[in-house]
Amino acid sequence: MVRPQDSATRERKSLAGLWRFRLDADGKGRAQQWWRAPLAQARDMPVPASYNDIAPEPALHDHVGDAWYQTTVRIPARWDGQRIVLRFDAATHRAVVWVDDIQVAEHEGGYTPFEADVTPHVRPGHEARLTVVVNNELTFASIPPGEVLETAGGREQNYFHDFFNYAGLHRQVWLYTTPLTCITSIAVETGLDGSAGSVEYAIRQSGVPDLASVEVVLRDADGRQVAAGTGPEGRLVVPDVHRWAPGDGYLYQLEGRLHDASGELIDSYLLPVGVRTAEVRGTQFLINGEPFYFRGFGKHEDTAVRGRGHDDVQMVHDFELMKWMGANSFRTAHYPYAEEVLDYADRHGVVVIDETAAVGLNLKMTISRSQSATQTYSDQTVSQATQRVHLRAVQELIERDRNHPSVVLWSIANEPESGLPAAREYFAPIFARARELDPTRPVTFANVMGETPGKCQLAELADVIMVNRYYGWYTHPGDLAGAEAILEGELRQWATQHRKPVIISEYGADTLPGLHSILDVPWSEEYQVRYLEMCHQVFDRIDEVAGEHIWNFADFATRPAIIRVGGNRKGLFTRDRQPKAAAFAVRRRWTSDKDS
Ligand code: GCB
Repeated sequence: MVRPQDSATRERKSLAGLWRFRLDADGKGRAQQWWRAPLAQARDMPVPASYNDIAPEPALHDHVGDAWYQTTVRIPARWDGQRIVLRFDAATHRAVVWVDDIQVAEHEGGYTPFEADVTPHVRPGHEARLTVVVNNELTFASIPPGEVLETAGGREQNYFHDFFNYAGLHRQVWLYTTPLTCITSIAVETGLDGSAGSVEYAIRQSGVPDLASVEVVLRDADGRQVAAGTGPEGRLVVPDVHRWAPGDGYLYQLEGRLHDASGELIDSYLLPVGVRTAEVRGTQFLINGEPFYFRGFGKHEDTAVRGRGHDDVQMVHDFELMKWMGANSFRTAHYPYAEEVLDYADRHGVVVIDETAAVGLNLKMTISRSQSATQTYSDQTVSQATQRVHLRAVQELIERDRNHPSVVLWSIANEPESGLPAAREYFAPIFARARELDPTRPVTFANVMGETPGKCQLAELADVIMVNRYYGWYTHPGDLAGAEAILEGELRQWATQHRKPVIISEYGADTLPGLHSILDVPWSEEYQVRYLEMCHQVFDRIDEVAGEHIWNFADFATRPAIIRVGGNRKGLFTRDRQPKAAAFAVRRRWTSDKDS
């Protein structure tokens, strides 16, 4: 699958805007075939956005089950003779799609795109009715997992992760054209050899292969051709390459072209390409052969009203704030982010750890307990059925994001229970699948507190040790000296036992802006500053530490819980992106700008 784009041979049309919308709490819409007619009793709903916070209604906010979206679109008359595709950049967590009365697509997984060739079902110049049912139920056979409970108050969604289960059409919806014979996928892998760079490419096309020949042109950022090739696979060499590097998001543009026997252009597809390498060597993480230290955040796609809905304004603002902080990287905790986010990271030289939505494969967490089970891995809980969905999620993530130079590391899960032999059985094939799909990038997961060196069965499988640690918060609250000793002891153990780079992918303290204290009082702004300073002193003493990602960039929404005050408050920024004291303190560290 290649993304929709406007090129010499292709055109796209965004379907963002107000759609008609109706909740279906009783789940009767499918039986009553609601797609067959204009949606009755419908209200307006913006796309893209989560639906949950659009109106002040508990039934909307806490909805469990199906929700229906519908719109009508006129297919441009000039699209006659083209292949017409309907694409959803995401539908959380699963969806079925109809064009008029015909089902055209079905997809599982809330953060990766899917599409349908709708050419036979639409008529250029005429209107088509698009209906989507989006379902937000999390079960042990979904990624992330969860359980739907029948309670006195009705059906309730329980889940084992610490962020609100936003749902809906969170990202763009596109109608787009391709020629009938067209490029269907492009994959690139880049390398360096001294001052030269290489781009290995593989292009797939639909239709009869012999009818079209493939040509590839690589241009620099000024549009000058620097290399060219023919055939569906090949290797381009760029002398004196301008490398993509952290802080220098230099992109070449690869154009894949299909020509017919008479030389006529049939299809043209443009792909930005950053030439760089990413690898683990010993205890270092290398980008372009040079040690890279990750400085940044675990984030969320989370804002007021929109929930998880993508918004360019918010995206650019967040990147500007990260730049102001001196951050060079972030992790897409805890799901694949909108593709626009990776495009931006590519263009601006921001480094990304790209994560699947496999969060909460852990029934030992006290914050979000299962009501039905205690064993994480079993036929009734995280099982082979979960693993199948997880493998697919890894595949969809890698297929979607493999061409982004900003992505240097795959994270296949966040905080699974990892101390059991069953964890190894479950995860070994997932590591293997990630490496098979992409041999060029290291693979890891985020290890949870308590699954210490020696106990964790998965660290051995990972290329990087990535740990989430909260000494001084969930343990040792207010006791930074005690926290420091245990944090340092554990990190040194990881470093000596595994001889791999260690990234602290989460550390943080909830903080209420305006709460102050001279003493080490958790929740105060001063405590967040001192907690982070303590962690930083420890990291600076351990050579194998290759990165620090503070949890979290900004406060974010969670389910109600007595340890959550209006959500998770570990942000360096509030949910509306105002800085807490720690933002200035960390900025001083990350920019070494003592005057700021
Ligand atoms: C974690 C999780 C993250 C939580 C965070 C917290 O370890 O990975 O999703 O939000 O801790 O604040 O408890």
